[in-house]
Amino acid sequence: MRLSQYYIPTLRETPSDAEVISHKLMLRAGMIKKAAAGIYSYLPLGLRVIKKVENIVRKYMNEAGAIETLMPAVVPAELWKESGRWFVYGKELLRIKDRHDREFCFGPTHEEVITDIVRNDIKSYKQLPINLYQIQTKFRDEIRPRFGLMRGREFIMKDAYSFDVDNDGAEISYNKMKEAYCKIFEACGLEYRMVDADSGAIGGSFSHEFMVLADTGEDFVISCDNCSYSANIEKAVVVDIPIENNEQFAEIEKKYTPKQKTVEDVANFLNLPSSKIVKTMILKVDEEIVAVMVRGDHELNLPKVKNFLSGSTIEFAGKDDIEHVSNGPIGYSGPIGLKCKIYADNAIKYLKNYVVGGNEKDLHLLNVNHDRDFKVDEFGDFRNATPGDICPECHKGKFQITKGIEVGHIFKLGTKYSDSMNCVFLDKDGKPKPMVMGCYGIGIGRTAAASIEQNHDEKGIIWPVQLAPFEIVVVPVNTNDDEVIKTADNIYSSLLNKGVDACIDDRNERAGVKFNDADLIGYPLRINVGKKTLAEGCVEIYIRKTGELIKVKAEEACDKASEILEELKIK
Ligand code: 9G3
Repeated sequence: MRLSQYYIPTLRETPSDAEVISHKLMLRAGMIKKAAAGIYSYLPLGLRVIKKVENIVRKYMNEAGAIETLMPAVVPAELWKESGRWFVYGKELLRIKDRHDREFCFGPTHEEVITDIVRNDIKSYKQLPINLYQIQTKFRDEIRPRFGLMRGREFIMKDAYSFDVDNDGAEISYNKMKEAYCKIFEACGLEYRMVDADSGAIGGSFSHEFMVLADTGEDFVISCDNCSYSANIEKAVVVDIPIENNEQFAEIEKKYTPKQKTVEDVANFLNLPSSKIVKTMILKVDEEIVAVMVRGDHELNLPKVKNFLSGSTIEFAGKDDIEHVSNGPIGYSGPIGLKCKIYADNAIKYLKNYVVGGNEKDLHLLNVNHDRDFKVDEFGDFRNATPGDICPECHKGKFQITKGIEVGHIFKLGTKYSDSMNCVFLDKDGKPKPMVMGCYGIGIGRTAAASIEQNHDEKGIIWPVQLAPFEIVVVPVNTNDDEVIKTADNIYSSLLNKGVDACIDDRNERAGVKFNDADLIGYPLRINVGKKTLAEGCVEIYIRKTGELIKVKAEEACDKASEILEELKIK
């Protein structure tokens, strides 16, 4: 590509509404342009990166035996009504009507459409297993779209769906995707972790997330410092470790605590550590009201409570339910006298003489003890993991916490959609059976954005070779020198002949402008062809990642540069 003929509208100023670095740099490097909140155009340079991600994804999906298809973006409401999800999702599902007043939605994901395809065409166990995927634009009407391509409303997703005759088959399909995903993120040059995730469903389902490690990530990744255990914060198992406690039981005491709202307030007011305060949260699991107690210095984990109680929905109880079970106001709930089941986090087993809410405004109770003062129905793991917790796998290492960006998510789905939409096949005995499904997603734009979050400096992007819009930019430094122009052109042509994805910055601009743009855009290599070095028959190869500047003979530049590219790919 000759940049004089190309379109890269770089910006000098950082756009004020961009909060994260990838968003800022993509806008500044002329890769994307905002059309509306959470809706972006991919400008030529941005599109090149997107295509590189897509092609890596395609390569390994095809290699794993998945077959590419393309489903409609506009989906008839009937299919979503059949699965029941038309009524589950609120405004996040963008609903539209055609000229005949027929209802549609802009597809936010395609379980329904694929299930409809497969149930019509696949009748026999002989046609299974099958895994179909697409790379497609989706729409989810998020309340707060932010962070550019990281959390847009319109976004490109690779979504795949596998169909098997039974659970064992589904597990094989799942594992194939797991391996393909590892290869994909490896090939993208990303530092990532595969973590155990909550599948959100009950019974034999499981799920993994693929997280790109970056300080700016919004997700927390828990990993063991001794073995390979890795899980997201929702899922990370906290081991129940007994803590010796020789305290004598003390007399229960009422304490007036006016205006002390948070755990921290109460702890300071009573001059106690927050681990001595126990929070009692009133929750609604499906239709049942329950209380869950966790230590003041711990965080409640809703998915763990939901799974423990085999519930399908969980939320904090409303004011009326709280008043009903506690006879007291919201914010002062405690276990004594509660008219509902009480569950407590394991850590509370080893606690004595702690502080709880008094079920009365401005009242707390001191020196409370379970068994003596109230009954815990069941103990369990109901809190988020914290750094330093003992690893559930090797029982030696300790948890550490890092930040990550979710770029992929795989699920073993089971028969949720095949049951509701009657997607059945005839088994060997001619009996109809529901297909066992899996679904597998990768955020294409988010993967590109996550790469920037992981690879940048104050000057701009530092693309891994595999995702770079161009692998090399050749810069003729003095545009009025024939020898410079000729040599730059020669190097550019030989790079193209060698199959290197190169461009030449032949714009009539000062060298400083070209260098700044090149640093901002983040080409892995830049070849400077200048009058001064050319006098000795030499050009310079600049490595964006390390800042190294290597002087080579002009005729060796092409070979040397492609050698360096190969090395960069491996690191
Ligand atoms: C909706 C809306 C938002 C949604 C969904 C449905 C998330 C929804 C989960 C998934 C799961 C998998 C296929 C590829 C792998 C992930 N947000 N999800 O189902 F209607 Cl508005 O999308 N889908």
